[in-house]
Amino acid sequence: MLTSNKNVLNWVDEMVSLCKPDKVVWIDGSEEQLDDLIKRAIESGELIELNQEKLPGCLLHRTKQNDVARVEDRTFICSEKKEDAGPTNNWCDPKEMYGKLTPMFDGVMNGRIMYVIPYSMGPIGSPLAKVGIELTDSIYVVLNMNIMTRIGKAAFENLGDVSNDFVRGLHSKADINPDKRYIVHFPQDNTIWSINSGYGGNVLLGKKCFALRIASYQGKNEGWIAEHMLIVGIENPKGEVKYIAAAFPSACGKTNLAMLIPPEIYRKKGYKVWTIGDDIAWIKPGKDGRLYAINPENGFFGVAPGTSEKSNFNALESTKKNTIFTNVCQNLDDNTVWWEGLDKNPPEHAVDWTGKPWNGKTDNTKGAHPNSRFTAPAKNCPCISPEFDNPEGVPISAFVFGGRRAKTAPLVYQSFDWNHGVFVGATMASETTAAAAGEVGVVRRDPMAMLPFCGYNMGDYFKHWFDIGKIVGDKAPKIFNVNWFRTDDDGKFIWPGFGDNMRVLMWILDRCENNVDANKTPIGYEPKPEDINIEGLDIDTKTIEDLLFVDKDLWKNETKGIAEFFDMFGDKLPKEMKTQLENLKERLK
Ligand code: GTP
Ligand code: SPV
Ligand code: MN
Repeated sequence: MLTSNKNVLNWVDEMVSLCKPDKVVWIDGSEEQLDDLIKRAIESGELIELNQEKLPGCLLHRTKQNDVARVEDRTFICSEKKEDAGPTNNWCDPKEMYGKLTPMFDGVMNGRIMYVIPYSMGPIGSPLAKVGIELTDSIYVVLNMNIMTRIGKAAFENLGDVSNDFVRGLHSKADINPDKRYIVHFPQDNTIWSINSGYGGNVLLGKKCFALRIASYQGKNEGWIAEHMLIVGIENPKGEVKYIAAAFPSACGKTNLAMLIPPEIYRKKGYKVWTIGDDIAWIKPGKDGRLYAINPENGFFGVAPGTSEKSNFNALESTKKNTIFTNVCQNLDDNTVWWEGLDKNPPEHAVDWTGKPWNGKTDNTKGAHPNSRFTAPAKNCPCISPEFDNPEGVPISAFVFGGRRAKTAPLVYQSFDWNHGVFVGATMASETTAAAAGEVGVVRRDPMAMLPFCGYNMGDYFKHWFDIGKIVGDKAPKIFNVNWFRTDDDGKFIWPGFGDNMRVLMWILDRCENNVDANKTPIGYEPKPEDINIEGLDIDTKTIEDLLFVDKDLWKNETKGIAEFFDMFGDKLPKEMKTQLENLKERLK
């Protein structure tokens, strides 16, 4: 036992008597303990040890084929009142849900060990950090939580002896039965129960379950926001760093933008990019009235496919040691890993993500699952920010929203003001990706990239955003929208993307400092095409004009989709949101 906090001990006792494990092991975070767990997991086959010369400390894990992504249809927000979960979440009465899950957890850890993982979301000691405890029967979860959060005894120091303010997470793999899979949040009890999955966002309870769903609810009550945002710093040649926080839906480019390598034209002038976070931001007004953000996580759970030396060098570097790979392809020639988009040289002697022999030259199936992932320590990242552990966080100059839109959304535009920016974020839409189970490539509304992650009524969430704007006033970050994914008539991406996205970020920062003019369009301020620096690219200003084109007919149609979307919120839709829609319609006339 690592604490004498009675609230913790009583709750753990209660869960132990429910799950009836053979043994309870408290995770202190020591190297010996973790090494021992790795050894056991390798022995049992839960983890595969990779080439320790080429990939020191690296491991491979394969999940069941029915368990490869988040499951939104089996994810619940069990607030006391249905209205508090809102129309975008699955809801169930908490008593009924406890009633259903309690028998499923009863004795579920018979013959297994229960691991007690104390963890901190955010730097230990940060006023923005919060404590969680995850109980799990999975070593894979323990080892991933060790990378993704700050675990062990230190996390308890933050909680102290009497506090009851910790998130209670209970997870069991049970039988990995997809029909009995439940990812359930009880926001009013600070509790998360997850059963019958062994995959990422379903089971690393500090991540989406706590740091977004529970934390968004806490933030609403405590005056801050928890967002599905990367945080990136851009340092100019004078050594000044400005921070941008950007929300894109799952698998839409957060990790890439967070770690981008500036194009040559900026590098030679002395610009640098610093990563604070790639997925989640906790943001709160600071003493000077500006918004400050921390990354509550301590590692990256990044999408593997498409990650290459060229597309995301820093992410790839981050995975070279002490990394856990999930559902990638195993190269048997040298016992390393491979995935689609890593290079043009798929291995011939390999095992695919399902565990079957695979020949990348002749098989036309995929070697890695499209949602295969790496879990890498943040400190491995060559461009990790010196402010990464700063307990106060970093001041945010701009919020950026974006998604995958083949046509409608232009490369970049700026909202007219805060309230319009909230509208822009709230009306984001994006094509679905492999990060969640279900059809891929269907356009859906995904407000602030939070549709699957908002732990309360999204109508109230919009109101909270409007309220934050009032609190921060003229110190509020400017709000922008970007789209790296516009396609030409052949379906090819027009914008080069990746590192070259820096060119757009530079315009954004120039706007924040009033250094550059803009064109007013019905949807917002757009760059004058010549103000996007295309030096060194093989596209011309005409291409930028095309990328910025606002098709009024498409947008008129868009307003219809927005109106329909807003309808479902009924009385919970803030008045201001309706005003914004009316204004947009007016400007499109
Ligand atoms: P989650 O971890 O699921 O929240 O995803 P994420 O938003 O961090 O997405 P990530 O950066 O891992 O990108 C996912 C996919 O988008 C990868 O296949 C990338 O190669 C691709 N991608 C990222 N940035 C760009 C870009 O600028 N242009 C294009 N065309 N593709 C991109
Ligand atoms: C996402 O889907 O947005 C992720 C991966 O970041 S998971 O942790 O599985 O949610
Ligand atoms: Mn994510």
